[in-house]
Amino acid sequence: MNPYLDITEEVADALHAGLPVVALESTIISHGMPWPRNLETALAVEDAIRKEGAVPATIAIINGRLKVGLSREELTLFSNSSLHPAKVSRRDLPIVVAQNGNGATTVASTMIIASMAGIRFFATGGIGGVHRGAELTWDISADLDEFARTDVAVVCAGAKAILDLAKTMEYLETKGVPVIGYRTSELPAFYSRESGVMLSQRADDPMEIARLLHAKWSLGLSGGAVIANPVPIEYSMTKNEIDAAIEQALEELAEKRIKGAAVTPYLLARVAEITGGDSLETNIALVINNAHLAARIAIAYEQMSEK
Ligand code: PSU
Ligand code: MN
Repeated sequence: MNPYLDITEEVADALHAGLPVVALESTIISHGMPWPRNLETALAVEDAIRKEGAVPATIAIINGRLKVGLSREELTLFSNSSLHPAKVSRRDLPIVVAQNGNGATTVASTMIIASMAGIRFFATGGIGGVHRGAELTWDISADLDEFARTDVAVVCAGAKAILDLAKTMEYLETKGVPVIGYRTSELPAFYSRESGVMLSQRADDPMEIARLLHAKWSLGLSGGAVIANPVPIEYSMTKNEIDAAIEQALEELAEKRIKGAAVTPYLLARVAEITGGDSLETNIALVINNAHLAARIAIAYEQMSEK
Protein backbone atom coordinates (compact mmCIF):
# COMPACT_ATOMS: atom_id res chain seq x y z
CA MET A 1 0.00 0.00 0.00
CA ASN A 2 1.14 3.54 -0.72
CA PRO A 3 2.93 4.87 2.42
CA TYR A 4 1.14 8.24 2.20
CA LEU A 5 -2.33 6.66 2.50
CA ASP A 6 -4.37 6.54 5.72
CA ILE A 7 -7.43 4.33 5.24
CA THR A 8 -10.02 4.17 8.04
CA GLU A 9 -10.75 0.78 9.54
CA GLU A 10 -14.29 0.76 8.13
CA VAL A 11 -13.08 1.36 4.57
CA ALA A 12 -10.06 -0.95 4.86
CA ASP A 13 -12.25 -3.79 6.16
CA ALA A 14 -14.73 -3.29 3.32
CA LEU A 15 -11.96 -3.31 0.71
CA HIS A 16 -10.42 -6.48 2.18
CA ALA A 17 -13.80 -8.20 2.17
CA GLY A 18 -14.50 -7.12 -1.41
CA LEU A 19 -17.51 -5.08 -0.35
CA PRO A 20 -18.70 -2.12 -2.46
CA VAL A 21 -17.04 1.19 -1.55
CA VAL A 22 -17.90 4.65 -2.94
CA ALA A 23 -15.41 7.53 -2.83
CA LEU A 24 -16.48 11.15 -2.20
CA GLU A 25 -14.53 14.36 -2.85
CA SER A 26 -13.85 17.17 -0.38
CA THR A 27 -13.63 20.31 -2.58
CA ILE A 28 -17.41 20.20 -2.81
CA ILE A 29 -17.52 20.44 1.02
CA SER A 30 -14.89 23.12 1.62
CA HIS A 31 -15.22 25.23 -1.54
CA GLY A 32 -18.65 24.30 -2.87
CA MET A 33 -21.19 24.84 -0.08
CA PRO A 34 -21.64 27.15 2.92
CA TRP A 35 -21.33 26.07 6.54
CA PRO A 36 -23.21 24.31 8.13
CA ARG A 37 -25.15 22.93 5.13
CA ASN A 38 -21.88 21.50 3.78
CA LEU A 39 -21.40 19.29 6.87
CA GLU A 40 -25.06 18.22 6.86
CA THR A 41 -24.72 17.33 3.19
CA ALA A 42 -21.44 15.44 3.65
CA LEU A 43 -23.09 13.35 6.38
CA ALA A 44 -26.31 12.84 4.38
CA VAL A 45 -24.33 11.66 1.37
CA GLU A 46 -22.40 9.12 3.46
CA ASP A 47 -25.69 8.00 4.96
CA ALA A 48 -27.27 7.52 1.51
CA ILE A 49 -24.38 5.23 0.52
CA ARG A 50 -24.66 3.19 3.72
CA LYS A 51 -28.43 2.83 3.29
CA GLU A 52 -27.85 1.28 -0.14
CA GLY A 53 -25.48 -1.25 1.44
CA ALA A 54 -22.12 0.22 0.39
CA VAL A 55 -19.36 1.94 2.40
CA PRO A 56 -18.58 5.67 1.89
CA ALA A 57 -14.99 6.90 1.74
CA THR A 58 -14.67 10.68 1.84
CA ILE A 59 -11.23 11.69 0.59
CA ALA A 60 -9.12 14.67 1.69
CA ILE A 61 -5.54 15.58 2.62
CA ILE A 62 -4.73 16.36 6.25
CA ASN A 63 -1.19 17.19 7.42
CA GLY A 64 0.12 15.83 4.14
CA ARG A 65 -1.57 12.45 4.65
CA LEU A 66 -3.94 11.11 1.98
CA LYS A 67 -7.08 10.33 3.97
CA VAL A 68 -9.49 7.70 2.66
CA GLY A 69 -12.49 7.91 4.98
CA LEU A 70 -12.87 10.81 7.41
CA SER A 71 -14.03 10.74 11.01
CA ARG A 72 -16.93 12.96 11.99
CA GLU A 73 -14.48 15.31 13.68
CA GLU A 74 -12.32 15.55 10.55
CA LEU A 75 -15.41 16.18 8.42
CA THR A 76 -16.41 18.99 10.78
CA LEU A 77 -12.95 20.59 10.68
CA PHE A 78 -13.10 20.45 6.88
CA SER A 79 -16.59 21.91 6.71
CA ASN A 80 -16.09 24.87 9.08
CA SER A 81 -12.79 25.70 7.30
CA SER A 82 -10.67 25.52 10.45
CA LEU A 83 -8.21 23.46 8.40
CA HIS A 84 -8.00 26.13 5.63
CA PRO A 85 -7.64 23.48 2.97
CA ALA A 86 -6.18 24.44 -0.42
CA LYS A 87 -8.00 23.24 -3.54
CA VAL A 88 -5.84 20.36 -4.72
CA SER A 89 -5.88 18.89 -8.21
CA ARG A 90 -3.28 16.52 -9.78
CA ARG A 91 -0.73 19.33 -10.18
CA ASP A 92 -0.95 20.40 -6.54
CA LEU A 93 -0.97 16.99 -4.87
CA PRO A 94 2.82 16.53 -4.40
CA ILE A 95 3.18 20.09 -3.09
CA VAL A 96 0.57 19.69 -0.33
CA VAL A 97 2.04 16.33 0.66
CA ALA A 98 5.61 17.70 0.78
CA GLN A 99 4.48 20.65 2.90
CA ASN A 100 2.39 18.48 5.28
CA GLY A 101 -0.53 20.71 4.31
CA ASN A 102 -4.30 20.34 4.25
CA GLY A 103 -6.04 19.90 0.93
CA ALA A 104 -9.54 19.60 -0.45
CA THR A 105 -9.49 17.11 -3.30
CA THR A 106 -11.08 17.84 -6.69
CA VAL A 107 -12.54 15.17 -8.94
CA ALA A 108 -9.08 14.55 -10.44
CA SER A 109 -7.18 14.16 -7.16
CA THR A 110 -10.01 12.21 -5.51
CA MET A 111 -9.82 9.74 -8.42
CA ILE A 112 -6.05 9.41 -7.96
CA ILE A 113 -6.32 8.70 -4.23
CA ALA A 114 -9.36 6.42 -4.61
CA SER A 115 -7.51 4.40 -7.20
CA MET A 116 -4.43 4.08 -4.93
CA ALA A 117 -6.76 2.65 -2.27
CA GLY A 118 -8.44 0.26 -4.73
CA ILE A 119 -11.78 2.10 -5.02
CA ARG A 120 -13.42 2.22 -8.46
CA PHE A 121 -16.62 4.22 -7.82
CA PHE A 122 -17.02 7.84 -6.90
CA ALA A 123 -20.03 10.13 -6.45
CA THR A 124 -19.92 13.91 -6.76
CA GLY A 125 -22.00 16.88 -7.94
CA GLY A 126 -20.48 18.35 -11.08
CA ILE A 127 -17.22 17.73 -12.90
CA GLY A 128 -14.73 20.21 -14.34
CA GLY A 129 -14.52 20.58 -18.12
CA VAL A 130 -13.58 22.78 -21.04
CA HIS A 131 -14.32 26.39 -20.17
CA ARG A 132 -16.14 28.77 -22.48
CA GLY A 133 -13.55 30.66 -24.49
CA ALA A 134 -10.99 27.84 -24.09
CA GLU A 135 -9.88 28.49 -27.68
CA LEU A 136 -8.20 31.61 -26.25
CA THR A 137 -7.54 30.74 -22.59
CA TRP A 138 -6.73 27.00 -22.95
CA ASP A 139 -8.62 26.52 -19.67
CA ILE A 140 -9.46 22.81 -19.58
CA SER A 141 -9.95 21.11 -16.21
CA ALA A 142 -7.42 18.48 -15.18
CA ASP A 143 -10.49 16.34 -14.36
CA LEU A 144 -10.85 15.47 -18.05
CA ASP A 145 -7.36 14.01 -18.43
CA GLU A 146 -7.84 12.11 -15.19
CA PHE A 147 -10.86 10.34 -16.69
CA ALA A 148 -8.55 9.27 -19.50
CA ARG A 149 -5.94 7.69 -17.24
CA THR A 150 -7.38 6.58 -13.87
CA ASP A 151 -9.73 3.60 -13.46
CA VAL A 152 -12.53 5.22 -11.49
CA ALA A 153 -16.15 5.71 -12.60
CA VAL A 154 -17.57 9.06 -11.54
CA VAL A 155 -21.30 9.61 -11.03
CA CYS A 156 -22.20 13.29 -11.48
CA ALA A 157 -25.14 15.45 -12.54
CA GLY A 158 -23.28 16.41 -15.71
CA ALA A 159 -21.37 19.68 -15.76
CA LYS A 160 -22.44 23.23 -15.05
CA ALA A 161 -23.21 25.45 -18.00
CA ILE A 162 -20.40 27.77 -16.82
CA LEU A 163 -18.49 25.38 -19.10
CA ASP A 164 -18.66 24.79 -22.85
CA LEU A 165 -20.50 21.47 -22.66
CA ALA A 166 -20.16 20.63 -26.36
CA LYS A 167 -16.37 21.13 -26.25
CA THR A 168 -16.21 19.12 -23.02
CA MET A 169 -17.90 16.19 -24.77
CA GLU A 170 -15.54 16.49 -27.77
CA TYR A 171 -12.53 16.43 -25.47
CA LEU A 172 -13.79 13.34 -23.62
CA GLU A 173 -14.42 11.58 -26.93
CA THR A 174 -10.87 12.33 -28.08
CA LYS A 175 -9.54 10.96 -24.80
CA GLY A 176 -11.62 7.76 -25.11
CA VAL A 177 -13.78 8.39 -22.07
CA PRO A 178 -17.27 6.83 -22.09
CA VAL A 179 -19.99 9.23 -20.94
CA ILE A 180 -23.12 7.29 -20.02
CA GLY A 181 -26.46 9.00 -19.47
CA TYR A 182 -28.49 7.38 -16.70
CA ARG A 183 -32.02 7.17 -18.07
CA THR A 184 -31.24 10.04 -20.41
CA SER A 185 -29.72 10.54 -23.86
CA GLU A 186 -28.72 14.11 -23.15
CA LEU A 187 -25.88 15.46 -21.04
CA PRO A 188 -27.49 16.99 -17.94
CA ALA A 189 -26.31 20.50 -17.02
CA PHE A 190 -26.16 20.12 -13.22
CA TYR A 191 -28.98 22.48 -12.11
CA SER A 192 -31.10 21.53 -15.09
CA ARG A 193 -31.74 18.18 -16.76
CA GLU A 194 -31.14 19.42 -20.29
CA SER A 195 -28.20 20.90 -22.18
CA GLY A 196 -29.00 20.17 -25.80
CA VAL A 197 -25.78 18.12 -25.99
CA MET A 198 -26.53 14.51 -26.93
CA LEU A 199 -24.75 11.45 -25.55
CA SER A 200 -23.76 8.32 -27.44
CA GLN A 201 -24.50 5.95 -24.53
CA ARG A 202 -27.54 5.60 -22.33
CA ALA A 203 -28.19 3.05 -19.57
CA ASP A 204 -31.42 2.45 -17.72
CA ASP A 205 -30.25 0.40 -14.75
CA PRO A 206 -27.14 0.14 -12.57
CA MET A 207 -26.33 -3.41 -13.74
CA GLU A 208 -26.09 -2.21 -17.34
CA ILE A 209 -23.52 0.38 -16.23
CA ALA A 210 -21.64 -2.21 -14.15
CA ARG A 211 -21.43 -4.51 -17.20
CA LEU A 212 -20.10 -1.72 -19.37
CA LEU A 213 -17.41 -0.81 -16.82
CA HIS A 214 -16.51 -4.46 -16.34
CA ALA A 215 -16.07 -4.86 -20.10
CA LYS A 216 -13.95 -1.71 -20.33
CA TRP A 217 -11.57 -2.69 -17.57
CA SER A 218 -11.45 -6.38 -18.58
CA LEU A 219 -10.39 -5.29 -22.05
CA GLY A 220 -7.44 -3.50 -20.47
CA LEU A 221 -8.85 -0.12 -21.54
CA SER A 222 -7.56 1.93 -18.65
CA GLY A 223 -9.25 5.13 -17.54
CA GLY A 224 -12.53 6.10 -16.03
CA ALA A 225 -16.04 6.84 -17.17
CA VAL A 226 -18.56 9.56 -16.53
CA ILE A 227 -22.03 8.49 -15.41
CA ALA A 228 -24.33 11.46 -15.97
CA ASN A 229 -27.34 11.35 -13.66
CA PRO A 230 -29.86 14.19 -14.12
CA VAL A 231 -31.02 16.12 -11.04
CA PRO A 232 -34.43 14.84 -9.80
CA ILE A 233 -37.21 16.76 -11.62
CA GLU A 234 -38.66 18.22 -8.42
CA TYR A 235 -35.33 19.97 -7.69
CA SER A 236 -34.37 20.95 -11.23
CA MET A 237 -34.13 24.63 -12.16
CA THR A 238 -35.14 26.17 -15.46
CA LYS A 239 -32.45 27.00 -17.99
CA ASN A 240 -33.59 30.65 -18.00
CA GLU A 241 -33.15 30.98 -14.25
CA ILE A 242 -29.58 29.69 -14.43
CA ASP A 243 -28.42 31.20 -17.73
CA ALA A 244 -28.73 34.79 -16.58
CA ALA A 245 -26.68 34.08 -13.44
CA ILE A 246 -24.00 32.34 -15.50
CA GLU A 247 -23.75 35.22 -17.99
CA GLN A 248 -23.33 37.71 -15.13
CA ALA A 249 -20.69 35.58 -13.36
CA LEU A 250 -18.73 35.14 -16.63
CA GLU A 251 -18.73 38.89 -17.26
CA GLU A 252 -17.39 39.55 -13.76
CA LEU A 253 -14.72 36.91 -14.27
CA ALA A 254 -13.47 38.71 -17.37
CA GLU A 255 -13.58 42.12 -15.66
CA LYS A 256 -11.63 40.85 -12.65
CA ARG A 257 -9.19 38.94 -14.88
CA ILE A 258 -9.47 35.82 -12.72
CA LYS A 259 -7.42 32.92 -14.08
CA GLY A 260 -6.24 29.36 -13.34
CA ALA A 261 -7.51 27.28 -10.43
CA ALA A 262 -9.51 30.24 -9.07
CA VAL A 263 -11.85 30.29 -12.09
CA THR A 264 -14.12 27.38 -11.12
CA PRO A 265 -14.55 28.32 -7.41
CA TYR A 266 -15.30 31.93 -8.42
CA LEU A 267 -17.97 30.94 -10.94
CA LEU A 268 -19.53 28.38 -8.57
CA ALA A 269 -19.73 30.88 -5.71
CA ARG A 270 -21.15 33.71 -7.84
CA VAL A 271 -23.78 31.56 -9.54
CA ALA A 272 -24.86 30.30 -6.11
CA GLU A 273 -25.06 33.89 -4.76
CA ILE A 274 -26.94 35.27 -7.74
CA THR A 275 -29.51 32.46 -7.79
CA GLY A 276 -30.00 32.62 -4.02
CA GLY A 277 -30.93 29.67 -1.84
CA ASP A 278 -32.65 27.71 -4.62
CA SER A 279 -29.45 26.56 -6.21
CA LEU A 280 -28.09 25.26 -2.89
CA GLU A 281 -31.13 23.02 -2.37
CA THR A 282 -30.75 21.74 -5.94
CA ASN A 283 -27.05 21.14 -5.37
CA ILE A 284 -27.64 19.13 -2.18
CA ALA A 285 -30.43 17.05 -3.75
CA LEU A 286 -28.38 16.08 -6.78
CA VAL A 287 -25.31 15.04 -4.78
CA ILE A 288 -27.43 12.73 -2.61
CA ASN A 289 -29.12 11.37 -5.73
CA ASN A 290 -25.68 10.63 -7.24
CA ALA A 291 -24.55 8.89 -4.05
CA HIS A 292 -27.50 6.48 -4.27
CA LEU A 293 -26.73 5.64 -7.90
CA ALA A 294 -22.97 5.25 -7.33
CA ALA A 295 -23.66 2.81 -4.48
CA ARG A 296 -26.05 0.79 -6.66
CA ILE A 297 -23.49 0.58 -9.46
CA ALA A 298 -20.74 -0.44 -7.00
CA ILE A 299 -23.02 -3.17 -5.61
CA ALA A 300 -23.96 -4.41 -9.10
CA TYR A 301 -20.26 -4.48 -10.04
CA GLU A 302 -19.33 -6.53 -6.98
CA GLN A 303 -22.17 -8.97 -7.75
CA MET A 304 -20.83 -9.43 -11.27
CA SER A 305 -17.27 -9.93 -10.08
CA GLU A 306 -18.40 -12.67 -7.65
CA LYS A 307 -19.73 -14.81 -10.49
N1 PSU B 1 -18.09 21.84 -10.63
C1 PSU B 1 -19.14 21.86 -9.78
N2 PSU B 1 -18.92 21.75 -8.46
C2 PSU B 1 -17.65 21.59 -7.93
C3 PSU B 1 -16.55 21.56 -8.85
C4 PSU B 1 -16.82 21.67 -10.17
O1 PSU B 1 -20.27 22.00 -10.24
O2 PSU B 1 -17.50 21.48 -6.71
C5 PSU B 1 -15.17 21.35 -8.29
C6 PSU B 1 -14.80 19.85 -8.34
O3 PSU B 1 -13.97 19.54 -7.24
C7 PSU B 1 -14.02 19.76 -9.65
C8 PSU B 1 -13.27 21.08 -9.62
O4 PSU B 1 -13.16 18.65 -9.72
O5 PSU B 1 -14.21 22.01 -9.13
C9 PSU B 1 -12.75 21.48 -10.99
O6 PSU B 1 -11.91 22.58 -10.86
P1 PSU B 1 -10.98 23.01 -12.10
O7 PSU B 1 -11.94 23.52 -13.15
O8 PSU B 1 -10.09 24.09 -11.56
O9 PSU B 1 -10.23 21.79 -12.55
MN1 MN C 1 -9.02 25.54 -15.01
